This record gives sequence, C-alpha cells and structure tokens, in this order.
Amino acid sequence: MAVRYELIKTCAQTGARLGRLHTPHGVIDTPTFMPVGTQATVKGMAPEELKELGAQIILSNTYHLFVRPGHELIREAGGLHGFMNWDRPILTDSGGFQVFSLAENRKITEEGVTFRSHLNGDKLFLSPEVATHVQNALGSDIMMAFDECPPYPAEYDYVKRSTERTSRWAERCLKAHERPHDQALFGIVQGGMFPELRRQSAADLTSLDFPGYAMGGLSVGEPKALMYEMLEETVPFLPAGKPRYLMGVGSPDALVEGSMRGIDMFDCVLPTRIARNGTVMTSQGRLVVRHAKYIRDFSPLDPECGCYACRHYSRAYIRHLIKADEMFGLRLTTIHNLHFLVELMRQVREAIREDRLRDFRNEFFEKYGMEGN
Ligand code: PRF
Ligand code: ZN
Repeated sequence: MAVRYELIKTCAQTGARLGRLHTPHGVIDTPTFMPVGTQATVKGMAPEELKELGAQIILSNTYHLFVRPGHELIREAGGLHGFMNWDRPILTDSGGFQVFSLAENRKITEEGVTFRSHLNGDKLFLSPEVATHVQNALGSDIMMAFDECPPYPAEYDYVKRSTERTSRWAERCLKAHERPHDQALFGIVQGGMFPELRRQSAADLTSLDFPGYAMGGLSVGEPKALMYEMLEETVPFLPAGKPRYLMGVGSPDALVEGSMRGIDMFDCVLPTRIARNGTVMTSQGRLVVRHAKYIRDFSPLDPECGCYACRHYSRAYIRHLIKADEMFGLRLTTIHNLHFLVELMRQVREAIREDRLRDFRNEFFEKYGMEGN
C-alpha cells in the first residue's frame, strides 16, 4: 500500500481530523501544509532548511517538469527524490490545472489537451495517460489525477460537461497507473460552485475507490464564504478513512477554516510568493518588511516566531537586504513564512487533539485578523 491514512481522532468542537499519512518516504502528520516546489525546488530553500522548519511533504508540478527538463531525464536521475535530494514525501500535481493557467494555444478534447509550451512554443500533449505516465516516472509518493478546473464564474452546462469528463479522465488515470504499490493516485472532485455537481463528482470518484481525494476548482476567485460552503456540501460525501486535500489553498484563515471542515492537506504558493515580494505572515497579520517604517526596527519579523530568521535577524536587516537586492533577504522571508504555516498547522493539530479547534480559531483570528475575500 503506497499510502495509508490513519485517522487518530475527530475534534469534538468541529469536523476537523487528526491523522497520519504513511507513505514510502515517511509519515505526515495531518492536517498539513505542503510547501510548493514547482520546478523541483522550493524557491531558494535547501532541503535541509525545509526539514529544519518542519516541512514533512512538498508539492511539485507535472506540467513544469514535463515541459522542462522532461520526465525521462528525471527518471534517469533516480526520480524526483534523487534528482532534487529530498528524501521525504512528495506530491505531484497532474498538470490539469497548470496547463489551463499557463499553456498557450490550448485545445481540449475528450482525448486530452494539446498546447504550446509557455517556454519555447513547442507543441505538447497532456492526457490522463500521459500525466499518469509522467508522474510514474517522477516517482512521487502521491500523484494526482488529470482533471479540468473550470474557471470562475462558469455556466452550469459547461461545468457539468467538464466535471463529467473529469470523472472519465479519473478512470483512465487509474487504468494507466503503473505503480499503485508504491505511488498513491488521488482523485480530484470538481463541480464548480454547484453543490449538485460537486456531489455527483464525489460519487463518481468514490465509486472508483481512490486512496485519497482532492477538492479541486476552489480558490479560483470565488468569495471565501462560497468556498467553505462548497466544502460543507462535498466533504460529507467523501469516505472518512481516506485523506482529503484542498488544492491551492494556503492563506492562514483558510487553513484553519478548511481543517475545521475536515480537510487534511493543503498547498499554496502564497507564503513563498509573498515572501519574495517582501511580505511576511506574523501572529498579528501580514507585515510588509520592505516598508520604510521598519528602517530602524531591530525586532524580529514576528516576536512570537522561533524560525531561523526570527532567531537571528531583525526587520531592519531583512529590509536592508531586500532594498539592496540581496537574495539572502528573500531567503529569510521565505523561511519565516513557511515556518509560520507549518507551525500554524502544528497548533491546529494540537487543538484538535485537545478538542478545542473552534476556540483556537477564534483566538487566532482575534490576533491575526481576517484576510479579505
Ligand atoms: N486541479 C488541479 N490542481 C489544482 C487545482 C485544481 O482544480 C487547483 C484549484 N485551486 C489548484 N491546483 N489538478
Ligand atoms: Zn520567523
């Protein structure tokens, strides 16, 4: 069994679950946040640094690695783990999202998606079979089914046809999967913002018996309240004994709200992306350390944080590095933001263990504040 989900307990105040995900490269405590390493690297971070801040699993992208350097080269290097020197679990997304957001001239048919590389214009093709084959070559612990993520907003009829095709594609991914013994293939629930289509999608996928299920098509521009509503409409139809992954969600408020609704896994480029533009998440909310008001502020990014950056460096120093275009500054903000979310999830797990996640949520928002949307 490539992945085994162990449900330890459910929070008495919320629907949150405390669990453990066992994979060939180690155990992941859930709910968990997965840092994103799109190009087989979490931008600027050495694997040792990711481990030091407590990351137990990272995410990488089929689309990017397929376009460059190619999955056969990575297979030759010993798979993604050997290629990038990361010996803990890896989840790969299928490309079913990136091909829609990045590729040029894409044409979608029942067979798959033809598109032109965003790098050099080469004509390429991704399908359920190709995406599965590529992920088998990458050797990730968790692979994702090839799906279509409809835009928001979208018409009911379009979303219905798209979601039905995603279900047919999911079945083709299962058939094409060559390594079910050591790689777990998760299905992705779509259905746009239509509860009825979400439920149908969940029913289609659960009948195929995947080892885990993702909620796709959320955090695509809809209000957060609508995303939470969709979770409430869908999660109850997923089996309690399998892990649940909310794709592309990583704002602190959504990590807590998602956990409360029974989500076990999250990923997002948000912490690493905003870090590279000089913004950090702190216990008191976001802080733009580039701002002039921190010029003589010798306190750490977050006085409550125990990360490497906060233990050794001041806001004034990090601001100086960023202003001077020194890459160490952005490495420090990245370390801090990733630590912040990994630590937040540790606190969420502790609160679930003690049946007080609702209280934790209220205390957290009191200090952090609500993020918009
Ligand atoms: N599908 C896939 N990857 C994704 C998404 C999706 O719907 C999303 C949506 N937020 C992020 N990443 N395959
Ligand atoms: Zn810190």
